[in-house]
Amino acid sequence: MAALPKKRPQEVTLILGKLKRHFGKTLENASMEHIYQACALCVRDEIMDRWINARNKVDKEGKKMVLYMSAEFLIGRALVNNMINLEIFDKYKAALDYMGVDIHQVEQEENDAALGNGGLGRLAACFLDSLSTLNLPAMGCGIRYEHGLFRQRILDGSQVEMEDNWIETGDVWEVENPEEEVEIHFGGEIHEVWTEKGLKIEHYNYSSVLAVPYDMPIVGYNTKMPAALRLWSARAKNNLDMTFFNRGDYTRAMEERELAEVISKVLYPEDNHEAGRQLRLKQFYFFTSATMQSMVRRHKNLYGDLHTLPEYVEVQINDTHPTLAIPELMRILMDEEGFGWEEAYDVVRRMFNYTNHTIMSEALECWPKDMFRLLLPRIYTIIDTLNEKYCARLWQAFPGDFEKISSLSIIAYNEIRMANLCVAVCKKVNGVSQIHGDILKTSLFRDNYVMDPEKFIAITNGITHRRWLAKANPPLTKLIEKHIGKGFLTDYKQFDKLEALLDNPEFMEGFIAAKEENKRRLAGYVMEKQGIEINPHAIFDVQAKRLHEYKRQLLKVLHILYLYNKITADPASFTQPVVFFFAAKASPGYVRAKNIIRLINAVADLVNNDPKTKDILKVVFIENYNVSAAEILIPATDFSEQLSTAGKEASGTGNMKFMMNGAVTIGTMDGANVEICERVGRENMFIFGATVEEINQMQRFNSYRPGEYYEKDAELRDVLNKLIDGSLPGVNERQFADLYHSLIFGDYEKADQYYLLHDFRSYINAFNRAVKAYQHPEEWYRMAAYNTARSGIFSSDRTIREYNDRIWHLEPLKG
Ligand code: 26V
Repeated sequence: MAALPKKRPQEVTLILGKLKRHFGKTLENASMEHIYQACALCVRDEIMDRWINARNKVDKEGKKMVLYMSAEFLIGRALVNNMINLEIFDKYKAALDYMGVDIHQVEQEENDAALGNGGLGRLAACFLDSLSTLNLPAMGCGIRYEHGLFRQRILDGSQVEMEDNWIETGDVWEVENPEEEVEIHFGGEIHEVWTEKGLKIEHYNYSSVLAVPYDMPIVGYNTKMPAALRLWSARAKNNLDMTFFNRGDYTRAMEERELAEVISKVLYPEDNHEAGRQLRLKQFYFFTSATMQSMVRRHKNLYGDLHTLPEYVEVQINDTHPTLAIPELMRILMDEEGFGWEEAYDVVRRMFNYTNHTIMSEALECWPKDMFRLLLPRIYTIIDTLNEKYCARLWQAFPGDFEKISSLSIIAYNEIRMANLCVAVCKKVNGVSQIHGDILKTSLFRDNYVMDPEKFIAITNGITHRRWLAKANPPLTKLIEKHIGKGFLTDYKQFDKLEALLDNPEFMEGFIAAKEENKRRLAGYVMEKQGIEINPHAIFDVQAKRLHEYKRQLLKVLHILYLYNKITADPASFTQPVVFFFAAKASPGYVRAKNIIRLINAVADLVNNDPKTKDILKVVFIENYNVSAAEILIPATDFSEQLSTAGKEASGTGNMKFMMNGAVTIGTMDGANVEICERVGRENMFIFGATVEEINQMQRFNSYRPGEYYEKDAELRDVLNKLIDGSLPGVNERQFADLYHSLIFGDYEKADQYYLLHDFRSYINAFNRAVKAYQHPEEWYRMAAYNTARSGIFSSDRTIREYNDRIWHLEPLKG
């Protein structure tokens, strides 16, 4: 029987209207991109009224707000996420169905807004979603990079970087606000002038760049208070220098413009590594100065008196990148608003808070003093004074201890240390997991902690379960909604209700069916994008994160080679089909990381083509890992690989996403893995490897000898030798010699800094336990579902509540 003609949904009229008015198209001649744009414009209309009302209300009621300052916001796609949060997804899906258009194809037209590298930037994006869902007045402040993180292609097994152009499809979500532009000054000289009002600082011969804000609404679930993401774009003051133009020197005439606009051109693709480059310093001053100027302007307009700023604004500094906001606000208050030093400092010290995201020394920001002084002469003198006064305080606390004072000071050895500046001035300093908070107190900021124990807190990271469950995993979400309703979407505590369902056969069947559907979806994705066929009944083992030695993708590779050796020697020794997925971008300048990608692909070639292993082991490198790829990969995962060397991963947030989607963790006692373990117990995850204490011990006594493992463990030796004995197809024998040497002998640094050989056996053991558990489906899925049931606490709603209760004290906006 033919289907009855359905009633035409109202949204069809809206979409067709946009197609006609904005693009002069009808459905027949519109491209998929036009349809995406039309849908986005419709959704945008639904947001705007709420957004304007909310902002007016915040201003009228004099509500306190938080500025979440971050050099990175890894937003991903907005269309479907916004539809879900506005609770209009079903309506638009029905409308598009009616028009014969697949909403998922429309969705794919949108480029990811990848204005971030990894965890730090994605955390900022999750936080904005939660702030908005909790109706807390908030603005994210950052840089409108024209090009976000590079797109990755794998050519002949190696990473190749390609330009990212997110703005082509992302600009529907932004509103440009040229009337709020501000001017930023670089370089020049400063002079002290005595006037009848006292000492005045004057700044001459600087060069100017304009900062233009683009605001993007961030819509939380069923929110009354969409948050704003304000991204600053650099523009030259003069489009053309007419003096040069008139002389016929057209290149020179455009030069100033190019130099100015390069500031917001591209995101630095570095993660957990700091290179101290001048353009990066420019980027950071650019957006922090712009943010502080616009904050001051708004406050003066609304409240008049700048002394009351701390009553109305909290500033959260996401890692040290936005630190210059501190001396910049001092500058504005003193040089432009006539405050004295103490008066200005009293405002500043009550407003700023700092989140530390890493203890890796190579990631701690330090700027060369001379470069800094040339680029930002006035900011330099302010930091110099801050340092002087801080050192006086340090002297009180540690009289005569020069070594300690110089290690804590803001300026030393011709460098300006941003973390020390933050710790000196900020009200609260937080770590991002319990163990990371402890490490800050006992090692990185040990002496500061002694001086001011109240300042240091730990707030465990979280993820927005709207994007990472409701958006990424429709079958599991539907199942959960069917059994416990929709309340969990705004109340993470309701995840607990799932525990009772582990004994409900209908729920458990649905849980398994959802996992299988997600695995088929991923298999389809891998086939479509990379032409690789995978067995959806195999175990899906996934390690997805930035490529970094401390995250130990290499340990996983050694394990795969170990299995390869085992199976080729004795096919009966391992018969469980497993697909090993890797997804990782390497910083373009990080040679060893790129070589590990090359190695993964060489091992894939070996294992996937050997008739003895190809039906058991499959290695897949997912190209161009980004938010959208993660949304497909994570829900399909059985084993979540979280292998960082203990003490190195501040928190990890991927680990939480996997857990929530019913994957079981194989991991070290590091970062938030420790808290995942507290939630599910050791019997519901697979813990392995040295603990932080054991690693500290080995370091203290310099007792780690990786060479001994190589000598004593023949199987390990066979694995390592595979790197250099010509077994790996498609590469020169010398290709991986550096990796091999770094593990056994070390070169300029110590051998095996990340303790791979130490943890190798312990890892194999954990993996084998996981495989064994997987082979008892009933128990396995119970374990997997238990992980989901216990994951509510890792919602970023919980995290934001904690920030609010312990740091910001904002009041939610009411209806
Ligand atoms: C960031 C950047 C970004 C711009 C280019 C240069 C550069 C250099 C260093 C850094 C620091 C990155 C710190 C970081 O990403 N930490 C991660 O933060 C996550 C969120 O708290 C956490 O889950 C991860 O464990 C931690 O590695």
